[in-house]
Amino acid sequence: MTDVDLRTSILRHLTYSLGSDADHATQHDWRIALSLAVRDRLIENWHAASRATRAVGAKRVYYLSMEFLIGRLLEDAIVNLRLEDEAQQALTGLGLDPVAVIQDEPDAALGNGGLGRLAACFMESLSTLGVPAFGYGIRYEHGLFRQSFEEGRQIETAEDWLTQYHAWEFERRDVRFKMCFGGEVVEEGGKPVWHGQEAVMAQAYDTPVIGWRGRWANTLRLWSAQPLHGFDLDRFNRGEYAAAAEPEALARTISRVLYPDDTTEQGKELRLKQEYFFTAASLRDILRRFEAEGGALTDLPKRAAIQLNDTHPAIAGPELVRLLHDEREMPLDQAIATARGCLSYTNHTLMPEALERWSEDLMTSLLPRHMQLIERIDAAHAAEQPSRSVSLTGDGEVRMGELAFVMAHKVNGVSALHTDLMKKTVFAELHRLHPDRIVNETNGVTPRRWLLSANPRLSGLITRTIGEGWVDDLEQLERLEPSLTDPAFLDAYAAAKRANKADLADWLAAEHGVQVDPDAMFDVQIKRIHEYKRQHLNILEAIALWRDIKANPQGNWVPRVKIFAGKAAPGYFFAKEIIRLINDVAAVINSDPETNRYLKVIFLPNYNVSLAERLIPASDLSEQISTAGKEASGTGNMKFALNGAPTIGTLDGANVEIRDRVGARNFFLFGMTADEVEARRAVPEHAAQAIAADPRLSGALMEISRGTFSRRDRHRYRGVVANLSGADYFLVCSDFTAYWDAQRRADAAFADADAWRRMAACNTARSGWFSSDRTIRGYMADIWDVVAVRSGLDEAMQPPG
Ligand code: GPW
Repeated sequence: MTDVDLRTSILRHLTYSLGSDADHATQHDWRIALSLAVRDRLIENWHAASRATRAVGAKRVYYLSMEFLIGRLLEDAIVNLRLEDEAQQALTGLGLDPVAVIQDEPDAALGNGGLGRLAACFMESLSTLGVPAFGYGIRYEHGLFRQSFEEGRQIETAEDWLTQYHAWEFERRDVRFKMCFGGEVVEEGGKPVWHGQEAVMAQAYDTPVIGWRGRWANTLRLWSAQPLHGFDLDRFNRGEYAAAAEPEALARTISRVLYPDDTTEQGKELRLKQEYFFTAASLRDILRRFEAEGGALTDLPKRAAIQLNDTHPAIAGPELVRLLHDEREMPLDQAIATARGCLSYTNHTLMPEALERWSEDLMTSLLPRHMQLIERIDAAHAAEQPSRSVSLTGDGEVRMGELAFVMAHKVNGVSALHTDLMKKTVFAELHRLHPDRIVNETNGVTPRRWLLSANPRLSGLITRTIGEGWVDDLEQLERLEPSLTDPAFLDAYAAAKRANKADLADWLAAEHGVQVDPDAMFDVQIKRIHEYKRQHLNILEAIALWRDIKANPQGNWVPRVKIFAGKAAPGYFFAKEIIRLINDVAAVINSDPETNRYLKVIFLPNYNVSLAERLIPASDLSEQISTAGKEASGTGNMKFALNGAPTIGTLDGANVEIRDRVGARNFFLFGMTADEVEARRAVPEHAAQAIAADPRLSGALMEISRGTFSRRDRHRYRGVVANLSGADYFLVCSDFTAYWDAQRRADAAFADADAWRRMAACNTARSGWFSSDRTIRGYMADIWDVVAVRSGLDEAMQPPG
């Protein structure tokens, strides 16, 4: 199928794979036909990669993650296979609109936010670098919910990407494992044996992940839960029609839906089942592969690096010990050491409400053997420490962070600041016991999706200026440095940004009925809604600015469009109040004729990867305003910097490293440091003090209190105001004045168009370090001890000439 041109292949698939006729084909049919035609071009490379891995006996990386926020796959594959021109010609030749066909694909939202998107960027970088790897996760039937607004309030509806034909996956009927839950542990022949009570089948589905230029492809293997025995014919014949289908429904709940909580722990039984289900199936698969290739079990760490993406797969520790010790008779100490040699753990937050703890009762009833092994692991670890100060259990709970730490040979944080705080706070005691275990691997993003593909105007300019090498060697962006003083380059740079903004303005008008001026500053905050991320700080500033403009409408105001997008966890009441407040404020401000030349506020519904790809290239200012010490890293911050949107931000997460690289003059810093935050919280009445000291802040809060934005329900935001003027745990009030001042510095900078475009271009030129290729190289050297493999396709895939 790869010997024909793309157009022929599309038509063949339309006819023979879909059974559709070009005269009647829908956009969906064409999109599937194109996907299959593109897919054909990567299968051989995919197979070549796994053959090459087996041929040299290479060590593989296994990335275990509850979330893979991969977004759309077709455009990624087209770009990485360098098929843009051919696809464009084929589609226009067939009378189709290429953009519409590509945008017909639903977003695969198998994740909540940063953690899931990081996993997706890592998979792409692993393939680009030619590192043999599998991603392991859950094939959720329903990804993250769809968000809409009703009178400003968030409404959630089920997402159903899998109701459409999924062109990118292959069901592996030969790769299925039986997974057990519950039951009991009994002594048999002097050995403990676990007899599960409930069982489901884990069925593998594979999606190829193609790297840059198609030189290498790895596999994302997602598990779907299926009943062991499908349909109960006896019950059906007895007339119990619904009951006959029960086993099926029960088993399938495990992979039915993604938990929509981001950085908050719920402790739900189904969640623990999901975690064990995919982790245990993945380990079974890893051991099967290892055993098929041959070798002593104690050599497993030489062939398998298993990365735990947060504690969600932390049950891998006891499960791998169980597989080695109970099922393969390795002595316990050796089993623990062997498991530790394979496992490593990434921590993504220090917030106490996000650290997983499972009740010992639940653990005992669902995974009785694992509970015993956790106690054995705990005892073995306690024997190593004279002080016995760390325990894996306590208060009737199993501490998954501690378990993951103890079972890992390396533990990493995701930015320099976060890693430093890990050593000083949550893992202080474990760090003292194991001083070499914690390492830092600052996050990164894939430049293929987040610059090359999302921002063709800017990436075209970069390639014309420094050649194409930057695409898989992002630090080459430094070579733009001499151009930062070249007026012709800066003109072209500004023109690309202006055109992106004009496109966004057109889309906002067409899809959301809002008019914005493309010459205004596009000030963008897009991420999950959370108090620590402080969207309410941003909207308070908007209210204060609106009041200032109204007080002086003839002033020299810099026009701004404030754009928000993001979902709130359905059970997170305060976050939903913030959404509603922003929508209420937007309605008042946008319809105020006195101010709406200068200020607009827009909350876009249903934030997802595709919307991020649309917004980031068109942004001027990147809002990264979390309370210092709370955002482990952030990755959106990197995407904005790369696309030429300077940051207004706190010294938090990777913001610190972004500022170090782009230069303090090209970053609008404000607010307390992590240390100052701790000190400030101890000041009695800190919020009341801050409010009394700043009339803009008190004015904005007064406006909310008196119902300016909720006229028919004046007390709607009583709770929000009480929180902000009372405990204000995230110190919104204490950082307000500094934030206001930083915003005015941003205004002044933006008003000087020449200075601004230089600042924007500096952000692009100096963000090359934030490639996920660099991050993956760090994991390879510091944690995994793996090397890249060549597939032999390197030359074959070079473009002619
Ligand atoms: F709580 N992150 C996330 F640490 O998106 F598990 N979801 C989560 O559940 C957690 C963390 C968890 C994010 C961090 O908030 C963000 O700062 C970081 O950039 C991202 O993970 C990737 O490391």
